[in-house]
Amino acid sequence: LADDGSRLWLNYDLIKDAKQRESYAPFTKFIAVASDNQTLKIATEELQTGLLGLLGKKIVTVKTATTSGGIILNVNKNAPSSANISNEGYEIYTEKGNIIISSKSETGVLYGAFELLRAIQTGKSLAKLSITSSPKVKIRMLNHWDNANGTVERGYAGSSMWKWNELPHRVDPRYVLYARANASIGINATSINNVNASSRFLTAEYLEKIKAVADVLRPYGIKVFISVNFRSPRTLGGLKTSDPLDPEVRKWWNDKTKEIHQYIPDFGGYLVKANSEGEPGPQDYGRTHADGANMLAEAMRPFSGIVIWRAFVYNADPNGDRFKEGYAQFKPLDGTFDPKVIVQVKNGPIDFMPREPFHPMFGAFPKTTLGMEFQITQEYLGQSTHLTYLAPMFKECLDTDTYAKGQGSTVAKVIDGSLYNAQYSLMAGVANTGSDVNWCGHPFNQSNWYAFGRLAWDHTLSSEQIASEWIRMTLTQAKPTEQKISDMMLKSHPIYVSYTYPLGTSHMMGESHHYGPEPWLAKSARPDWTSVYYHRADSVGLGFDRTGKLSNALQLYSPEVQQKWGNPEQCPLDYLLWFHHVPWSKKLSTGRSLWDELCERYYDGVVQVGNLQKTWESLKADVDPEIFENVKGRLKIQEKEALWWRDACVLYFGEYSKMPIPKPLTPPQ
Ligand code: GCW
Repeated sequence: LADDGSRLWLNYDLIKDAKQRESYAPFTKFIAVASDNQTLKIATEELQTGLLGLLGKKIVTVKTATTSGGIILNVNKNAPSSANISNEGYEIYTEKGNIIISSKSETGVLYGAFELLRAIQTGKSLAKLSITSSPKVKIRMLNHWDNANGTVERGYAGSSMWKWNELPHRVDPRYVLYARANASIGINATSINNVNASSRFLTAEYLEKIKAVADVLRPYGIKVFISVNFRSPRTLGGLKTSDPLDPEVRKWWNDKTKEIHQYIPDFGGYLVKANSEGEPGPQDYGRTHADGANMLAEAMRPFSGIVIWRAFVYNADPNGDRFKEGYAQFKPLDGTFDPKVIVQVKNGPIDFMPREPFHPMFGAFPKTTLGMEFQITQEYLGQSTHLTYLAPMFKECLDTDTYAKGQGSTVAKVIDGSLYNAQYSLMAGVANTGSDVNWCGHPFNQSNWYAFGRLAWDHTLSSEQIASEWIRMTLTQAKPTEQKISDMMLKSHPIYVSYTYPLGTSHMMGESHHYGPEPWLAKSARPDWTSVYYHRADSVGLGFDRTGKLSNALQLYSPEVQQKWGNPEQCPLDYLLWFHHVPWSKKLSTGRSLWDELCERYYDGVVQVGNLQKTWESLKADVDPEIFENVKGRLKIQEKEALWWRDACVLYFGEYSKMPIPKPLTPPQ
């Protein structure tokens, strides 16, 4: 049967090699589980389903193990706390011929069950298993930008997966697969609606629907959050104001929060986009982001939930630098946020660009808990037609050193809470899920959901390992094929950057839909929604000068970072035009002029897409025919559009450089 991708990385196809299947037999005679807890039941059933698929074998369950050769699920709530195993963590080891999956919590056992299945799915031996694993980040969360009307903002995989018109009476079985997929990679939180939020989600009508979703997700360890509209006290409550310091407004939020808990007792909390891109917020009443966030935190005080407040704010100032604005608005508030507030910061200071330096807020807020916001959905990264594996991009940001507390103060250490000893820690990813049969549109986009979850659990995993796991679980266990696919994935982000935004250019996508090139965009509703605002091409050169000569955004970083990026002679080429306005004829470290290097990268990007196509073509006999054809068609689109990007940008920038396209450019390989 052809694989339509609907089962994601949990497809549990029969392992082809009979010998390998046999090697698992001595450990899969039974599953022992003492309690009938729902989460443990789910873990047991997952193991049974997985092993039936992978090994073709029905596994019985028993209450207690009396012989060896089985899998024992063990919750030990009283296990002594140890430094390296948290409540959600687990251990997997062999003892007296049994495999023990042990945790302090049921959810930890479920995570361990998925880890055991992953070991089999990726072809590992079970003979001497010894795994100890704990999540590095506490809240590992998907942010859905899904609207009440079924559309998804920046969604490229069909309409919303949440069927608001059916809930709560019909609960789509896909919610269960969604929960399983998330639990399998350790995601434990989800905000179910768009941050450009409709107040409707706080009405009793919708709370009943959200409750139905929360009830499905709960036994998988997933908490539900709601994105809220700051004006709700007015729109829903009929109050005259939504001023966060107004007692009636505060009372309204206190009551609303209590009401939500009647539906969802373990409610995760609120996610808020305020005073950003036209959304309402505390500044409408002369108050600060902290005033707004703290009001909601106060409403949350009797409960376990938290408030996540986004830092994605910027003004329409033609002479300003958007790069600095989040920092500027939030820096004076460091230390004034309630401990229940996490400020969620996008990985870069502009907006999920194909390649962006880390946000200067990371490392600069010792007294505020900062969370990471990545975008899994590929708004600026080819949506669902370009193959772009994002783990290397996520890692590039996480592994960068902020030098905030000396060398080794990576972004990862800021957001996992270890640098400043934060009580909470958060990594959020804007989801790429939709109603498409395969959930994510491009079959390879599934790997970005997978990679996000794995990195939120453990940011020290390598992009290579994550790719290898995903390929083995999803496409093939055959080593040579896996290697070729992995090679395609690992090269894909640099290739995409090469034919769209080389050398640190930014934001020149087609207006509002953000698909395809529009570097010439000079007029828009706002000056900072044009392309010319970002690339600054003129007769002298290209790039946004963020040194002391112009915006001085570089000053927001530690001196060591400033040193790394502040000198155009030493700045890595991938970031060059983020920080410098470089003359067209300036010789770069590659020996080429800026203009020649720019052309080289655009041309080479196109050649590389051709290479991706050739590699994929060579795998025709080795991957599922439906997935093969699906990816092949999308690569064809990618090829066409890489040419479109190249020609649009080279011809447009050539108007300024007045220099000819250099020859010879990278020859086709
Ligand atoms: O990237 C921009 C998107 C908007 C989005 C906004 C945000 C939800 O173009 O669609 O709105 O970011 O992150 O708030």
